[in-house]
Amino acid sequence: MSDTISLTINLSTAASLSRGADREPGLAQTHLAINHPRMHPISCAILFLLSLCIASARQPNIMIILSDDMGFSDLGCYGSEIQTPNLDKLAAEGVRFTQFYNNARCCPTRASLLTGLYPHETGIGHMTTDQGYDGYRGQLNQQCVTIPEVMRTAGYRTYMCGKWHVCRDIRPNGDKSDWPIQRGFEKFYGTITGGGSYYDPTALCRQNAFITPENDPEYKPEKFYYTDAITDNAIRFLKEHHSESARKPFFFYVAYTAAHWPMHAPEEDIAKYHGKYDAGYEPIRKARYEREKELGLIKPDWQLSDQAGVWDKVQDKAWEARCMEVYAAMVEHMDRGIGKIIEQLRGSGELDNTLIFFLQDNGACAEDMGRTDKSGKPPANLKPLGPNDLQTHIWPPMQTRDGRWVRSGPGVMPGPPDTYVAYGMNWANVSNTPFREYKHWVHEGGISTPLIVHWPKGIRASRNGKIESETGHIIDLMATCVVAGGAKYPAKHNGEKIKPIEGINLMPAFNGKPLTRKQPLFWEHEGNRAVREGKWKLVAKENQPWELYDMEKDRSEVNNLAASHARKVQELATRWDAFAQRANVLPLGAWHGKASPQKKRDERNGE
Ligand SMILES: [Ca+2]
Repeated sequence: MSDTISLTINLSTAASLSRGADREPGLAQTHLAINHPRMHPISCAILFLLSLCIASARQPNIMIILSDDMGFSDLGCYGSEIQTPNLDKLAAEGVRFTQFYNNARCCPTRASLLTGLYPHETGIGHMTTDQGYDGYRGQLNQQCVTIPEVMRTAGYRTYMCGKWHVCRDIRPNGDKSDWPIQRGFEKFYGTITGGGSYYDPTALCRQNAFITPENDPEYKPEKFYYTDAITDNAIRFLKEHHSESARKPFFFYVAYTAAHWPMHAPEEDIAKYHGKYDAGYEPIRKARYEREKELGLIKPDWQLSDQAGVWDKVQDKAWEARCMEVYAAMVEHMDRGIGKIIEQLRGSGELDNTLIFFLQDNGACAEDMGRTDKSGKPPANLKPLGPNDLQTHIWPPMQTRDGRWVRSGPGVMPGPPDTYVAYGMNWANVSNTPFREYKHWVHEGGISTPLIVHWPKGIRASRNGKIESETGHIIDLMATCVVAGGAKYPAKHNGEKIKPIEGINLMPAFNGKPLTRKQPLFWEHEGNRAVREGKWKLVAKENQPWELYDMEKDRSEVNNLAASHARKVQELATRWDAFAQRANVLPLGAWHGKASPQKKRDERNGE
């Protein structure tokens, strides 16, 4: 008989975190070797008790809550006048990151979030159209794994509600190999693509089947509103989890579409904000800027970037103010839903050991969707849709389920189902206070997101309400989930070689410890490109020269140092070139695409 008894124990992160330990992905299992014949009986007993204690600390549940098209300053706890008491409470009992980044757009952010890779490495360098190059196939490839695929190997149940938007084929009978159920989720309720009405979402599905708000036997609300549908189905999945497998941990991805256009919200929510924006952009933006400084989210010497829009010159002020009232209502409504999900977790006793992340998929959106009239002329023979008739349009021209023509353009007061309007660049500039640019661009206004992390069992109570300035990126969520859940990022999956993980474990920063990142962070979207290393950020718009900024002194990117720091520009540009070469980014401009029959079909199918 061997002298040694070997115990391999799945270490709970709570146990390891309480010692402030940092472990790399794949090292979540600790091997305890007990050399028992020569060991003192008391030592043996202590070690046995220790092992019981470690083994009984459960793997945490993990919930990633993502919102859509919101700016850095849109939550109360990030400086906003919009009421978000539930997210504010999560922040007060957790940690707020000030330098967390996404990929500037829906699809590439979701691809990175799910896989821990840069988007081009997953095949989603742009959106969900095949542009004719490997980095731009428009669907998750087989050389990446998703977080739920990995977490299942560690015993997790996996659920998703909300917007997917990382697959190419969205036809009811098309290829579904890259849909949520085929990419790791056991249960899915939500939309396969992006955009669409909140009252009648396009490509609404349960598991792999298309449904409509009227024909879904499993969800019959009094009034259908997509934000509520995501919340209600998430709560349902949580209840089912508790009754089916309460002893197992879960990974849950809740991807709200608020506050992406169109500006749709129930009238009673909008009413709360009536008059709030009548004085226009500037006072709200200045108030947010001051509040951000008070909260310690930004440094006092960071300037407020240029104001977009002059309120005095706005012709239809009532319409413009209404757009922001509806936007605020959409955000508050989502926050209320998040509150209900949190109450469900609290009620079932799971909240303390659930690692919750809240973040946004890109900066605020300046797109003018629905702000110029593209609704066209209503057809003469407009009829209500039948319960099984699918909403086939993501944007106008389109009709409501009850047979009304959907209106868009200046003066159309947004909110109800028969309207389709975005809130526009000038309010997006307010949302992104104090930063420059918007969704699509990789200046700070396009890629900066709040990140709230809440996990009472994994984050020391002394960190409650703290502001954390370590730099993080959505590629880091995979590594963090792997370590927190005691999983292993695989070298192979389904017989395919998997690309090495790009991100790092964020858990040290939860407890105030520095993060060590060996590589800079990189971005490319629509030819816009950036690299961030330490305090330096090199950034450029498509076909424009590099700009250099010192993020410690000037995160608003108003003082371009490229001319005076040519060597630093060259050094970082060389790093970016090497990244582009290795990560499937090239050829630069590939997002414009090659013409192909597939591309033409895809363009008919999605955003
Ligand atoms: Ca988005």
